Amino acid sequence: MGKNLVEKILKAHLVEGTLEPGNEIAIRIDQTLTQDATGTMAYLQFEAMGVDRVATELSVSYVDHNTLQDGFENADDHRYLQTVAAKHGIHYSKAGNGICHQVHLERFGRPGKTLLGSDSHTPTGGGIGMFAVGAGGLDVAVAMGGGPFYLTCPKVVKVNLSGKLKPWVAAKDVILAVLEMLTTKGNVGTVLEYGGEGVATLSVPERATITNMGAELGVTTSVFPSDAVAKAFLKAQKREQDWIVLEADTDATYDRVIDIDLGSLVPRVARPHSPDNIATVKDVAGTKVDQVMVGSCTNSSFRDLMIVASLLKGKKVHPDVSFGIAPGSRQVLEMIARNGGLADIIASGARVLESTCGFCIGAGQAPRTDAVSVRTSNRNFEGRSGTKSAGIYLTSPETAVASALTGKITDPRDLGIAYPEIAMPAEFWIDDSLVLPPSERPESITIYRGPNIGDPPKGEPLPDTIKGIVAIKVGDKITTDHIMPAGSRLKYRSNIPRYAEFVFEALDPDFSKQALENKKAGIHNVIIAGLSYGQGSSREHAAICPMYLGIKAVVAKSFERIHAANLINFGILPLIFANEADYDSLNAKEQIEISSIRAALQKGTDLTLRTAGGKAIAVTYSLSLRQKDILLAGGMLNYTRSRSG
Ligand code: MIC
Ligand code: SF4
Repeated sequence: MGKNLVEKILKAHLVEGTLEPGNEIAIRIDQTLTQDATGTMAYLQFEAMGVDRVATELSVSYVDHNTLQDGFENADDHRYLQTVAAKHGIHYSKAGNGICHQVHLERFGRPGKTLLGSDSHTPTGGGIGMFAVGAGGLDVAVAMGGGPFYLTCPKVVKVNLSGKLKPWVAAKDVILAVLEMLTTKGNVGTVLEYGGEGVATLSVPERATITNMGAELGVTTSVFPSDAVAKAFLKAQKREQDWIVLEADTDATYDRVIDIDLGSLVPRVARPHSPDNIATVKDVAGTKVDQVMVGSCTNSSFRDLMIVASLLKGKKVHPDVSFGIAPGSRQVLEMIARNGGLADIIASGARVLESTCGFCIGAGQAPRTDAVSVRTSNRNFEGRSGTKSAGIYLTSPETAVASALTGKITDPRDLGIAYPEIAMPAEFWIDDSLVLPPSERPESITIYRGPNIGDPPKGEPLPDTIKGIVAIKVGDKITTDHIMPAGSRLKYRSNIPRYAEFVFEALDPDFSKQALENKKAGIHNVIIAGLSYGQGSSREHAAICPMYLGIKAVVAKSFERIHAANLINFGILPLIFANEADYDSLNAKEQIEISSIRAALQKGTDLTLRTAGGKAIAVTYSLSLRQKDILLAGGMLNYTRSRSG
């Protein structure tokens, strides 16, 4: 029987388990990437494993998130990352070189390879035919040490593309249409494989926009075939030797097939405050706009920036709009500088920002109170921009520029001008001088540790009885941005006690203080949550900091994949309501008890959560044997140590 693309790559990398959807499998990882916000902790954990040199084919450490440097912390972390990379065989991409996903696609991604990244948008690499997955830093550290990556063997859904996008309709509108169909919930354990004759009409950066924002669906990853278009892209990056042909067999089977006629799509927008709150741009056209931001790992390629530059040429940004543009990489910035596109952008009155994540993660460019901000990024969670009252609308670069010019949300088709056709360059501008290769004399490297860098906290073995309190009760779709805010707090990423002060900051400013007091008094803290808990980023701090605050379990209606794995890695028990309606009967601050946990996990039987008021609530779990052992040991580091000792 024919194989789909996903089966082909997984089969070639399988080290444990069988390829049956739902089974736990382990795969060999060829490449890893980290970024600085998750990287410091990942490398501290890697160091704790005592491995000298990475065992992967390629590992790259990018600095792209924490580049504001308001204080010594970020710069200290960068120096740590540079020295640790040089010593342990990792390439180091300096601040200014660009956003990890954009640079990795340009310079390192290879069809058919596996990529594990400590960032949820690692699936961007699926645009060039990689099986690219986001994970917590600890899982990436294990992969750098040569360990396999464990995941649930996914169901594969084919997105069958036909036709061709009409002028002014962009790749972003494709993924927004997919988000409209599938939403951000209920897609855990699925991979989207794109196919059909429409694929050939999309360039690699356009494909990467689609796979990038697949992260918002909660799927494991998304992948495109490696075809003549991929070959031309790699050739233009002077990497033709990295190309292989990789396509699904014609008789491949899928769990489900979704058909999208590219020619039928129209410009779309994700309205506040969720990437699946989709409307057509026409539906919201006319809404007055305060800010427009183009950039982020979703839409900051050469093609995207040239669309922006062409539309701005000879025009001025609307006086009421603050328009910022952050090119995705130095390659993009240098190319638009050399071809004059940058001059058109500057002349229009746009603000040119560094090639980093910046505004996307709330590190600068927070909009005004109650603002409407149109952005080309991938997440519009409440408060993520740095301004809680602001409403973020996610669109294509085309719609973003149209809105910057008119001062209101505008369907770009209504600009009444000819659509600029941007051809892919035959040759990209190549200068890898900001990627420092690892040292050939690692013994000569001393790792730099500034005062901001602390040791990762140690986990404690899972108690047999969790006896304590509902420390917080939260609703559906709680994101890791709610749990562990980034933005101006990012600089504390390497200092867990300090960063832990901000857990659930926006939902309950006293949470951290109270949880720590409970912990000191020997009271266990438990979180009660609704559907899809832990959406969004891969930041394992959303598990490490709660662990530090004495959280022992999260009881939710359902969990997102990366966050559930992070909870397990840090010894926090992810429990699921056997009956969702029981969620309603629990209250914040209620005293609770879950007993005989260790024996139940070993036997695989359900648990009962009892309240002081006499309620008995059945809770269950979805854990592999390995995950149970990790939890019983008190987290991945304890588990690894117990096995090697
Ligand atoms: C994000 O987009 O939320 C981030 C910041 O890139 C995170 C990683 C992090 O929190 O450091 C992600 O997507 O995984
Ligand atoms: Fe950076 Fe934003 Fe992409 Fe996250 S989503 S990697 S913050 S650009």
